[in-house]
Amino acid sequence: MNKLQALLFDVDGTLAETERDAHRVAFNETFAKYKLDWNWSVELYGELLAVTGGKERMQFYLDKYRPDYQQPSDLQDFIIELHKDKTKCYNDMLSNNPLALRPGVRRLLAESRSAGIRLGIATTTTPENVTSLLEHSLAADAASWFEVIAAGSVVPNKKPAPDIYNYALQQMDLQAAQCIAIEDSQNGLRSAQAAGISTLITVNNYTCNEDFKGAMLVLDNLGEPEQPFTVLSGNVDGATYVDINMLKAL
Ligand code: XBP
Ligand code: MG
Repeated sequence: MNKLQALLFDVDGTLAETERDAHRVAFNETFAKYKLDWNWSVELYGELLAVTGGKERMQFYLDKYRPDYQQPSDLQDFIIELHKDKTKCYNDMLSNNPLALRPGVRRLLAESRSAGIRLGIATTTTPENVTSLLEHSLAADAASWFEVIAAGSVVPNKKPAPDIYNYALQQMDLQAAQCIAIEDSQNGLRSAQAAGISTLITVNNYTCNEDFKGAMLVLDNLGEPEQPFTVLSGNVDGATYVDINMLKAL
């Protein structure tokens, strides 16, 4: 790698465990509000996560699991309407009950800022979901810590396509070799890899059995001085938590 200049963070599953107890719940509350008999269990949601993007995920659910559903002629518009509601519900949840950040996230972001390592976000989720998570779970001004918040439909193709990472690199005027991506899923890894960016994975319950071939390192989380990470693959040279020196040495 050239000299490390920037970290590009995924959001869902990487900064916080947003999927199971926040996105999934917001989808279900929206379905109930519209009196739809759609209910996404914790297990089913794990299968639906194969498809990134909430609107795309609803379409996938109907195609694969609900061939019985009498689709309205304006199904695309209906999905857009549902998704707007789901986004509102999700944002209300994040402001009323802020989610905890995953271990090491706050520390690594703070250290990056003081070490002059630039920060960006590359995610599939809707932009306001990111700013609300940052504001309520990290700090009131945390959105301004990131030079770019590349999110959602700003690019034509969502992860695993490389578009969102390429967009972030372009906005920050960086080369792939100057960055490390931090991701939690195979779709995220494929996206970052296809943009040529070395990737560190912190797995979670939904992604721990995915194939992370090609990742520079796979950990259970970023770790803390008092709470060491577990290495699932890769070499950390004795480190017990991720910090900038360790990332520079990778
Ligand atoms: C995140 C997603 C998103 C969220 C839901 O993937 O796939 O779709 O699950 O957000 P990644 P929206 O972490 O790889 O970016 O409903 O706003 O799409
Ligand atoms: Mg993710």
